[in-house]
Amino acid sequence: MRKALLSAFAGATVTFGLVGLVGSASADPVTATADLDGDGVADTVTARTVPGDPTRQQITATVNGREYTATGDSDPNGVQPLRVTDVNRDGANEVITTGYLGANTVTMTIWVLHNDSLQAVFGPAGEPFYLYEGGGVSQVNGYSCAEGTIQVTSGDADNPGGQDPTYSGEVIAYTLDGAMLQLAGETVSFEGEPRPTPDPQTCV
Ligand SMILES: [Ca+2]
Ligand SMILES: [Ca+2]
Repeated sequence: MRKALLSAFAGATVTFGLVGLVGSASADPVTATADLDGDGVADTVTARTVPGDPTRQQITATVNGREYTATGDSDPNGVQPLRVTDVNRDGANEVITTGYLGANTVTMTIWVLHNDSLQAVFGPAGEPFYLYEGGGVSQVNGYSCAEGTIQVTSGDADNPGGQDPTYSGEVIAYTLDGAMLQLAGETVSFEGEPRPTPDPQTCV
């Protein structure tokens, strides 16, 4: 009996050790499979820390034997797992990298293969575009997808730390055209609502 218990604990320790590795720098480089050019053939995307600069990551996509490379922000504690999406439902995947893993909020960049290069998606005014997720108790950020658009939620708590917290903010819908996000329809405001729960899985 005693031996069985010890074995169980030993197994638990190993499991926790592996979980710890996933979120640490030792997961670097990270790889994902995505169909970046939408030809139905899976492509490979790899991200690794830029040597000597832990705040930057090099993203390499291999598409039909050709390599495309770009460099973006990276969490200094290590390159985080890639997310594969198709936010505009055109059959070509985008890849999302994590630029910063804050205590409450994750900051991310969307990448797309466009004009024969791997490009960071930019906003309607040509500005760098970041996706945020999380926000702790005082804010809410996230994204979901519907009808070929990505819908970005941002809001603030009306009564941070209070009971039955409510949130006010807006949901902005974008289409992705090439590497540019364009506003799609009206921005929807919400006020005094329960915490929104945008679901990134709807973008997969
Ligand atoms: Ca492909
Ligand atoms: Ca797409």
